[in-house]
Order: sequence, then structure tokens, then C-alpha cells
Amino acid sequence: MIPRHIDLHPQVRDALAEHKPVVALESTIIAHGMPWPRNAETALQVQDDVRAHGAVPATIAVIDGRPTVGLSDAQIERLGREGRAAAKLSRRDLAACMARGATGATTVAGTMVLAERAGIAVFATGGIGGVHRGAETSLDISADLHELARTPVAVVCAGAKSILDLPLTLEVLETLGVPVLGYRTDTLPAFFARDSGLALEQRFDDLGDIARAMQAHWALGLGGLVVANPVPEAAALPREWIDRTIEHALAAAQTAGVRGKATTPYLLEHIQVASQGRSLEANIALVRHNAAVAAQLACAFMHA
Ligand code: PSU
Ligand code: MN
Repeated sequence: MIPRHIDLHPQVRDALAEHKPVVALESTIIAHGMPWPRNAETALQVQDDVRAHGAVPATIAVIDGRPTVGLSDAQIERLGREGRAAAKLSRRDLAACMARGATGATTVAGTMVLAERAGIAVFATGGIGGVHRGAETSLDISADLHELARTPVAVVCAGAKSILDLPLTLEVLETLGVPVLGYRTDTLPAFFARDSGLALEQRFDDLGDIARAMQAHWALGLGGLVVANPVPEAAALPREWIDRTIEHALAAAQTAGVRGKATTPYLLEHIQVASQGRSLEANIALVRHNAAVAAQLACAFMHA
């Protein structure tokens, strides 16, 4: 039973009722991760990528207080135009947004909560949140990691950006019992780069095998999984350039006194401006690739 307070797009409702593959998509990447109008264009393109690979897309947000699974094109455009004016909703922010009748974009954590309640098993995004650099004093560890520990959804992503502390992010995922399955990679992808140099214990080359791992994880009553899918070779950015740009972004954030949930959007925007849009193109390419793989995984999961 889908909770009464969740609005389902009719196509999503039909697909779920008929046990057809559905892929959840997040909306923080629209409102807080990319500039207008590329954000809305990309969100619509990513939905088409999901359809082209045999699944039904369900972009998720809270619209006028209603958790909405499967946004209309007009709702996607609205979030794109609102940008930072829209709230950024992680697990803890959902209830307040609903109570106020407000509108907000869901993070990986917020999207996982609503996807799971709607009965969606596979979710595609760009990168997950993680352990921020300096977390030993700031304690800034994304709620995405804790959500992955408890909510049974498979998240297809290009790893996490190197604005984060990637070794510590992997360490916390291990502590929380979250499988990190490399799809055709032996190492954790680093978002704009294919390889962080950090070894993964599990590599799978076949999505059917990943679907069986999801089933096994959930047969045991466990939580989420990360499916780590590297950015396509042609769209990857040079490593030294990324590292230098991120150092600048981190320094600027510190000078500006940016903290808490404003940190990730601030760093992303800084990198986009510094790269004169090249990082945006890479970001779009990897999200589209993740959507395609997630759709194929959702199909494989139906037959697992
Ligand atoms: N990583 C990106 N782009 C994004 C995000 C992460 O490359 O837009 C967003 C996702 O929605 C993720 C959120 O869930 O940032 C993490 O925010 P925080 O670090 O405040 O938990
Ligand atoms: Mn944070």
C-alpha cells in the first residue's frame, strides 16, 4: 500500500501496479546542483534516457506540501526556475515542508525515503553526499550515508565528488554496512574522474548479478546499496585540474563562512564557474549514463 500522503504520477502508479521497472530520480540536483535552464533541460533529458532503456522515470520532490513521486514537466520547470529558493530536503526536512505546504527539492536521502515508500527499488543520481573534508572537527557527514544504511533502495551514482573526503566516505559506508558495488570498475569512481585510486571489494560486470545482490541484501532485511558507475571516458575531466579547482572552492567556502547544508551547493557552483561550464557538461554526461544503467538495472531486477 502506498501511503495516502504521497502523490503518484499516473504513469508511475500504473507501472508499479503492473510490476514494470521504475527508476527514481532526485531533484536537489535540479534546484541546487545546476544552473537554470540547463537544470530543467537535463532533468527532462534524463527522464527520456530512462524511458529509452525500458523503464518509467519518477522524479521526486515535495510540491506545495505534497510528497510527489513522478513530477510533471511543468513541476520540473518550476523547480529549475526556483533554484536555490526551493528548500533542500533531506530526511529530517520532509515533515516540516509538508506541514507548511511548501515546495522543496529532495536530496539523495530525501529521495530514497519517498522512493522506498512508493515501492521503487532503483534510483539514479549524479553523486552521493559523503564525509566532508575536515569532518573530524565539523562532524559534517551527509545524511545520505545514514539513509543508505537503513533504506532498501539501490543508488546508481558516479561515486562522490572529491570535494568530499573519499577515503573516509568509503570507511563510513563500510561501518554502516552499505555494499558498494563497482559496475565495471575495480575502484571507487570520483565523479568527474573515473578513478579515485580507492579499491572496491566488489566488482560486477553484469547487471543481472547486481540485481541478484540487491535481492539477497533485501532478503536479509538490510538497507540500501551503492552501485558505482564511472563517468563515461569521453566526458571525464583531468584529475590535476579537478584537484586544483576543488582546493580553490574549499578555500572560498571557508573565507565565505559557508557551513552545513549550504556547503555542497556552494562548492558545486564554484566549480561550475571556475570550469567555465566544462564541469557542468561532465556532470550532465554522467547523470545521463547513470540513468541509462539504472533503467537497465531496474529491468534486470524484475527478472532476478
Ligand atoms: N553531489 C553532486 N551534486 C548534487 C549533490 C551531491 O555532485 O547536487 C546533492 C545530492 O542531492 C546529495 C546532496 O544528496 O547534494 C548532499 O548534500 P549534503 O552534503 O548537504 O548532505
Ligand atoms: Mn552536510
